[in-house]
Amino acid sequence: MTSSSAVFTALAPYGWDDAWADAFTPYESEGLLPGRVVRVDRGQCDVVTAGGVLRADTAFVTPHDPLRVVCTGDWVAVEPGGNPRYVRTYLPRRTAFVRSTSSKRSEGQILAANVDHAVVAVSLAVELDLGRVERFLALAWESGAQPVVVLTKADLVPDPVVLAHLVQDVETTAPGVPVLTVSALHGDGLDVLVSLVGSGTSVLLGQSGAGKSTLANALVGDDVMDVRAARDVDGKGRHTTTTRNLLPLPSGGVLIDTPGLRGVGLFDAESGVGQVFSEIEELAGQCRFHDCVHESEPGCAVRAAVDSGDLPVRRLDSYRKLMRENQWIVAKTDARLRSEIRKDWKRKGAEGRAAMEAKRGRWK
Ligand SMILES: Nc1nc2c(ncn2[C@@H]2O[C@H](COP(=O)(O)OP(=O)(O)OP(=O)(O)O)[C@@H](O)[C@H]2O)c(=O)[nH]1
Ligand SMILES: [Mg+2]
Ligand SMILES: [Zn+2]
Repeated sequence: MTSSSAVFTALAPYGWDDAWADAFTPYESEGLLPGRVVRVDRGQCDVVTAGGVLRADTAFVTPHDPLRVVCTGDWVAVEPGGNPRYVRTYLPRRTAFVRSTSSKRSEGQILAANVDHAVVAVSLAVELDLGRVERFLALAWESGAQPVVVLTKADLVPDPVVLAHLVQDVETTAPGVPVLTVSALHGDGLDVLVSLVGSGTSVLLGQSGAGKSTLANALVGDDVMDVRAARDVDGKGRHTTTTRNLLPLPSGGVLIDTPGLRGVGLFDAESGVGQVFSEIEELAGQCRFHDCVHESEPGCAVRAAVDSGDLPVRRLDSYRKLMRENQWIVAKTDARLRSEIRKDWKRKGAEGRAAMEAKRGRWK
């Protein structure tokens, strides 16, 4: 048996603290070992424990519920031996990053657990897609983590005026979210990121080719992750990283590098969407009618802000689209709510048609 101070020494760099130790107490008496999942790969996972990294089978932990499978970042109780050796349970998660797996089913997929900072990597090598940034941020807020946007490959935008405009565009898209620019190539901006991820656990998210693993290597100070050139000018990348990997950082903090995501479907993320569009929700509070849909009602503060140019109409459209998408995904798991939404759509006429279009387009 490892003494608890040895556990602290070995696992503190991975985020072990008194609260985790408390949560683990019942398993300690069963002779199980505490550890953090550093990688999951087809039913197997690598768990870092006080005695080193152990390979364990995850089948013991409710495999039928996709939200309750073991994932990278989980703190687990693992068997000290056995062939196979099993992960017996994971400790209650503080935060969880969940997306909807595909456009056809409303199944959630858990991407990372116990994350404090969600670092959304956005490549400056390709045209900014603000809608996608908003989508990532909605999931990030919903997870309980604090989001930050990192615009990568800043060396490819040498004109400081152009760069400042791009940053500003993202800042208006991300109220309350720090927006950094970095060049892993030249090291510019890395110091700010280092201090941001210097405590707690951070997860790197973004499209394939965004430069996540390059950032991970720069933060670790070693080539621990494979990096490959993006396929071509479309910047779609080639999905170099295929597993989620948890890495302790030399200057403190823990980093999870993830494979690039093709699609980020919302999964029950209404409050996350609300936080991404906090300025719209604030304006909505000033509308004359509390159930204002910001179409043609008198005294609508949202429309007034659009008319005066304070609120970009793109933002309002995007807000509506994500809210509808979220309603749809939630409704797919709740038939009664779905029929209510349908009625609502009929009543709202034009808005309802737009919603059906969104449904046909994305959530067939
Ligand atoms: N010019 C420039 N290129 C960069 C920078 N950071 C990364 N790249 C390049 O971008 C390409 C993709 O980088 P990766 O780090 O593999 O991207 P990724 O986000 O991990 O991709 P996936 O693992 O597929 O999700 C590589 O060719 C990197 O060399 C940068 O700061 N400047
Ligand atoms: Mg990668
Ligand atoms: Zn209104």
